[in-house]
Amino acid sequence: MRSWLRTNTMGGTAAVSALLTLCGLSQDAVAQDEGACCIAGLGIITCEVMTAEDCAANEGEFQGVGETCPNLCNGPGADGACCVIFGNSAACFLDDPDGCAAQGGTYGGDGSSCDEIECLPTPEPGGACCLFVDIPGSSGSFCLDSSATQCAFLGGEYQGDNTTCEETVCESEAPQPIIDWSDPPKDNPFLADIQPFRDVLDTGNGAALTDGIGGGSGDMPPDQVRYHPITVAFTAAPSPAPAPENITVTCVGGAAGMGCPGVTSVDDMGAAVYEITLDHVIPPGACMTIAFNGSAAGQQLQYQSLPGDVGMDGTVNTADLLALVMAINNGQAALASNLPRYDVNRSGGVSTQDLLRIIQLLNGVNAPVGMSGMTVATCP
Ligand SMILES: [Ca+2]
Ligand SMILES: [Ca+2]
Repeated sequence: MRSWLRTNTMGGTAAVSALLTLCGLSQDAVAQDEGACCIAGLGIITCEVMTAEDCAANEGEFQGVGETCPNLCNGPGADGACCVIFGNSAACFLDDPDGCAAQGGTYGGDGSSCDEIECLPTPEPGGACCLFVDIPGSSGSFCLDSSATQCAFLGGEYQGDNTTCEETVCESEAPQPIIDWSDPPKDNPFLADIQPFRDVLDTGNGAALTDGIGGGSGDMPPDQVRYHPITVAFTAAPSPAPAPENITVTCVGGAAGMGCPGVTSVDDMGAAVYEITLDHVIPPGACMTIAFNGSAAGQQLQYQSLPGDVGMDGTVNTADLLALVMAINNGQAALASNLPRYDVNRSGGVSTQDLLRIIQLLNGVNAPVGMSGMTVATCP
């Protein structure tokens, strides 16, 4: 049988062969109203027997009723046989010289057919090829016997000539998860790229965590500024999964004697999203760093706490009173997006009550420590 397109494979992979098997050719008997149809696409011209109407619908060039396929598509764009060799696979198809060259093929000459030219693969030694496939839910490595060329084409790691999958264990090359997003956010929305998110709102009377980052109590209306628990989303589930024993919390700076929070619980919300509850507040003035086992190196959340620092300059003083007055006067304080900055008493709105709360914080009233003049530690 004269084949219009032929592939030759010597130990090639199914995947690569599939890439080079460019079409399924119909060599069936030509029905009364059918004939060869040349269809251009994907850089080559394929030929199929069909009716003139179907050919037009496929934007092909009908060759006439009763015409069969092989070598009929030799018009512009298909002047001769083109042989493309790819490692242990070879494919022959009809193309013009430029088209053939563009695909790295060898042109057989005008009017040549695939039966006339020799189009055989270059024998290449084979070996094991480790491939990593990242499919949600079933990512992993697998092994494929292939040539070095084919392995490189598939993005795999060739294990060497004459290695076999039987004796090869492909190491998992899963990219380590990184933090996708978090709430509170990693970066300070009010001072982007300068410092981590800083909680400048009231965290209550002592170390008990009713409000503030990582708190677990649920008695505050949802429209009020609260950060409990911390929500963190990774690009993939870390392994080991985030759990109290797989999370490290460290603090620098902060009010003496309050200690760094610990992780009380981690809820797996699915889709690599986790909710982290802490056991007490970040000490005022501290920077807290949360690091995760099983994530890429350096992945961490950092949060600062400095109740009353609505001016976000790193120190609590009367300038913050003025900053809040200004924000109330110019309307900034009325914006919902600015509540995390100005709603000092976490009431859900900004009013003179928040000014009073700053004054109380400065004086240490109903606060774990007097905040006047307190500065926040720089995160490591
Ligand atoms: Ca300040
Ligand atoms: Ca308020």
